[in-house]
Amino acid sequence: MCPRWENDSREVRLMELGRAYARALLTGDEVAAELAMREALEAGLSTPEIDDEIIAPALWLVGDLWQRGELSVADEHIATEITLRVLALQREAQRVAEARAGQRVMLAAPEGELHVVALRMIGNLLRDGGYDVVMLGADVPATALADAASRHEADVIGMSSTMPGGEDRLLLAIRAVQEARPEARYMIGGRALTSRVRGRPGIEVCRRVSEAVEAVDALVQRADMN
Ligand code: B12
Repeated sequence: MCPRWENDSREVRLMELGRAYARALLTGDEVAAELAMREALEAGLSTPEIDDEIIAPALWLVGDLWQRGELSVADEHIATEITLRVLALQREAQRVAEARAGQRVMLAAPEGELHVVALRMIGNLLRDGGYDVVMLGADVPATALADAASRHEADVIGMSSTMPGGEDRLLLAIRAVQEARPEARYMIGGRALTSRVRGRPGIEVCRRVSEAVEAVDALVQRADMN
């Protein structure tokens, strides 16, 4: 995309979010204010941009209206309280993103497995969520995965298995990684998996790609508690 268009659309986004946030403050709508903040974070806006170009102008507007007698003291207090809660939300979102950035997730399909669309989706979701992702892709032999997990210091290994017989190869891959990198945890999924793999410690079994970020969060938090 042309860089100027990128800048223009960023400006437009900032303006829209600024308006949405101001509207939320003026109507005392905390949920709408939080939504605007979440959208700003998801749009990748930086903290200074959010503070200077969304939150501050909305509060200036509140102040002007209050001075002109168009808003009551109570309205001004509500707007400030909402903003203080939104700032706490912003801080928490940053804390989560920073914690995730320090964790490396390695994604691979075991030897013989060529179906990797789900893994690609997971890679995107985890990156968007702030994780450091290393994608090995399809058909990765167990020894190569173990070696890569150790060299790249993977915290979590994500694997997908679709073809019949794939479950055994996936379990062999886990065993190989366990020897090379005992601290690694596992997130696995795919239609080849049966109930045999459920309930094993350090392994999250998922049915959908949308479960991936939560599954990795859980594995990482459990590892931190050990
Ligand atoms: C695209 C495709 C291919 C492509 C794959 C390209 C690629 N780069 O991925 C190619 C052409 C290579 C291919 C090859 C083959 N394929 Co194919 N393929 C498909 C197809 C059409 C789509 C698969 C897909 O991407 N689905 C979309 C993803 C998102 O869904 P999913 O993988 O099911 O994942 C979901 C969950 O399982 C879960 N999930 C999966 N993994 C993980 C992992 C984690 C960590 C998490 C959190 C979640 C998760 O999340 C998703 C839902 O949210 C399916 C049809 C189907 N019904 O699935 C056949 C299918 C899987 N293939 C099939 C077959 C038979 C083959 C071949 C043997 C064909 C041949 N004769 O060569 C080869 C085998 C290759 C091999 N050794 O792996 C059969 C398998 C039947 C079976 N179980 O025995 C299917 C079902 C088609 C059919 N109806 O016959 N295939």
